[in-house]
Amino acid sequence: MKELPGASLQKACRLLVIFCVLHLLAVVLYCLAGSTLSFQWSLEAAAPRGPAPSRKDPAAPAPNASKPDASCPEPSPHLVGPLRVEFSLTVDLKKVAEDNPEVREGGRYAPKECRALQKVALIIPFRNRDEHLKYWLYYLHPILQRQQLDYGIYVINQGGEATFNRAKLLNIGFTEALKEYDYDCFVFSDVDLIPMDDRNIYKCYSQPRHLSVSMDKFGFRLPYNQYFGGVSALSKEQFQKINGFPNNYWGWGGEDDDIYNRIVFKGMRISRPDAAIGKCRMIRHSRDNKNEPNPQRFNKIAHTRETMNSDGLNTLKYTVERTEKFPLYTKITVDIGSPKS
Ligand code: UDH
Ligand code: NGS
Repeated sequence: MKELPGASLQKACRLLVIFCVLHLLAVVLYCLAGSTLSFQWSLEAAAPRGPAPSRKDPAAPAPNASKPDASCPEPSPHLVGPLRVEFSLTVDLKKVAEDNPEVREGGRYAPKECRALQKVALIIPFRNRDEHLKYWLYYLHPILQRQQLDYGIYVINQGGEATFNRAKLLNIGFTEALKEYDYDCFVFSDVDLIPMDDRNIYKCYSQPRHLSVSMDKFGFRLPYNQYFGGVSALSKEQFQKINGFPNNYWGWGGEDDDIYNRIVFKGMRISRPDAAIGKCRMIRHSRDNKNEPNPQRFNKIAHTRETMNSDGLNTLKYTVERTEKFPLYTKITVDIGSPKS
């Protein structure tokens, strides 16, 4: 029997309605899936102290997944900005290691999803500050991973009872880290300073970089224009150009001003992040034993120009007593002598 023209029109209309319903369903499902993903993302951003996104996690973004040899993007897509930093919690290093499963023994990490822009050795001058070190590792590992750096943590522990010598320990850190890996950048950080914004990238720039520019203890401002203490970053070339840091500042104060002088005398400038991004917190503490203010410091910083070529990397002497590889850092205990030797 021949179909009437009205009946075929009805059939066409039914098909169109079915198609529209299916389309609507598909759109609703797509939107629902999208909102779940963005909800997960905002949770990650609200908990910036967690570990860096892991490639083992299927929900983690995989930039450059199709070309793993590509350089990491700048800025890193994992940065979250301002961070909550406090020192009332108890840090368990075993838990920190579990939360940062991609950190390798000795405190080494490199992003898997792309090639890091820089190979950075983080050098910490140290003696008897284990509680501070726990906080530093707890906060810094996730930050450094989000910054997509190829990095290693070196704690340079002054052995013995002699007066503390921060700058000499930093010279040793530079020398020892280079024996282990071809680092191109060195970040020198006091153990008690934690950045409050992960956009303060712990890497090197075309000029020596001062990173701790906005400390809570100074009311979030520089204490003076030439201040270069706390956390700083120098490339291998910049560090060698100034003959490293001075070895002869025993006790507290002045060594950072000498380093500032060296940089300026070699025709370089200090680069800094802006005050908001450069905010950081210091863990409050009392003065350490054997790190009394150095009475010679004012006289010494008045003579950097004459002393810098004969006191530094080219005159560095020490012996390594012990190297220990912990899950989150490498600890190198050194004998650096004493002021008289
Ligand atoms: N450091 C140690 N152990 C020491 C001394 C210094 O690990 O015994 C390291 C540590 O990384 C520290 C850095 O060297 O962060 C600089 O130490 P510092 O004593 O020069 O500077 P800081 O700002 O203290 O930590 C200054 C004296 C604080 C007196 C405060 C009185 N309220
Ligand atoms: C200066 C010191 C620096 C020191 C800075 C901040 O006076 O080494 O204070 O010190 N220079 C001299 O003493 C010549 S702080 O307030 O962090 O203890 O870094």
